[in-house]
Amino acid sequence: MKKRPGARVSTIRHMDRRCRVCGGELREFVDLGRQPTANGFLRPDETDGEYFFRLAAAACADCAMAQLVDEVPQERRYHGGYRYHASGSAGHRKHFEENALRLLETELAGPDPFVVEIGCNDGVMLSTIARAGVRHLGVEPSANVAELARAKGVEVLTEFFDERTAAGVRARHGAADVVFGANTICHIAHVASVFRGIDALLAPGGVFVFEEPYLGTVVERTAFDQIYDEHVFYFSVTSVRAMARRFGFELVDAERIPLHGGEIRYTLARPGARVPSPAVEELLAEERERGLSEPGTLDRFRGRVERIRDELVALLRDLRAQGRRVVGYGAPGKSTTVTNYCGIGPDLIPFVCDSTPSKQGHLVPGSHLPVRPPEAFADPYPDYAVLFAWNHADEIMAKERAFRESGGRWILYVPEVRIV
Ligand code: DWN
Ligand code: SAH
Ligand code: ZN
Repeated sequence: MKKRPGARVSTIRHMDRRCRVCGGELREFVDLGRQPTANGFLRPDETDGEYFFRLAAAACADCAMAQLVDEVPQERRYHGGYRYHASGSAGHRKHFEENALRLLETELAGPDPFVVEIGCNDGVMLSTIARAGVRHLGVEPSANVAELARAKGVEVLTEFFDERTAAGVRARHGAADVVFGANTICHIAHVASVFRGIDALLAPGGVFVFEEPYLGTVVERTAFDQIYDEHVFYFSVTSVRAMARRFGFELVDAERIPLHGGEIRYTLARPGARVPSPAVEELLAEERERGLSEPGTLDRFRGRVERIRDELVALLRDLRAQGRRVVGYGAPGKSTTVTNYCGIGPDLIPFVCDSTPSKQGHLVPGSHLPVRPPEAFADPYPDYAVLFAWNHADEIMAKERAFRESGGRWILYVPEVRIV
């Protein structure tokens, strides 16, 4: 039998690495094995010398921040060939347009407002701001997606955000009323530099708003495939409040949002500048009651992850033995984690379909499942499809209604392995 990279059962270990936020002791709670960079899609002739690292997550014993133990250098993750295009989903386009409109009506309603977005990607949010004629700047190191944003009329600086970049932006454009980030702040390992940059850039009454995957959702739904190289941190209200305080800010709002299966939008302000919303205390109490930061909770999470792996692999082997055709749907970053952790190769899933042109014709990193365009799905329909892009289930199942009508079935593995 082929050795599965994630088959080793990990135990809580006290690591040499310290917490990136407070320097506290890290306690490892899950090891997903040897993994490549999640968006490092390869051409079929590029598989030699593929990059791998150990994908393991830990929580800080002092400030509760969950984070990766080892990290992939940012230049290896974000560059001119970054594959994720945020505008690829209708649901995401709608969400970020609403976000922009809300900011325009509230924080950006004063005279000559200015907003900076860290990680604007293809301009999914800032294009609405640009259309409204409001001063803005995206800071986006991945040159290819930055170019897509510029084509939508968005101003973009092709740089990694840090204190140096922030000082330059402040000098050229003045103070920002809003610094925004979505699915980006948890990607940046140099957190102290980010906060020094925010401090330099933000107007005295300004806000730093960011929305990111929620540790509470990852644990509650056993969404272990949210763990990959890009997600350096797994925020909770408890850990974000501690981080804000440490770097001289106050957490004044926390709001649950449905994106990516369940995220939180955090609002930070300078201490005393805003009255905190009761939602902050409510969510903190909920996290305490659930024991979200406790080792036992994270240990039980690891047990469920191992069960999902075993059940998913057993199901796929069983279907193969019965001669059923199974393909994958969606090649999100998450599919890299799950296929590499479970040891799922083209022998179990011969290909996956994905609508992103730059992923098509390439291989899922590490597991090397070929990526084909969505048209390959119906040619002919398989018996089963593993929905790797499970966070887009409504959009995809509606689009692919004919698959189920033809007798096809979806396989889901979050929060548990099931056929629908
Ligand atoms: O944090 C991150 C978030 C914002 O996006 C990044 N680090 C990387 C990325 O995460 P992801 O790759 O897990 O994102 P998604 O949105 O779950 O990716 C969905 C994938 O499914 C895309 O490759 C597009 C594809 N798709 C499709 O083929 N047909 C999506 C939809 C909606 C569809 O109808
Ligand atoms: N905001 C979009 C895109 C998220 S993908 C959304 O929510 O869908 C994460 C983005 O962050 C990528 O485009 C990546 O290039 C960018 N990024 C990563 N590190 C960054 C940094 N240090 N500064 C600014 N952007 C960064
Ligand atoms: Zn810490």
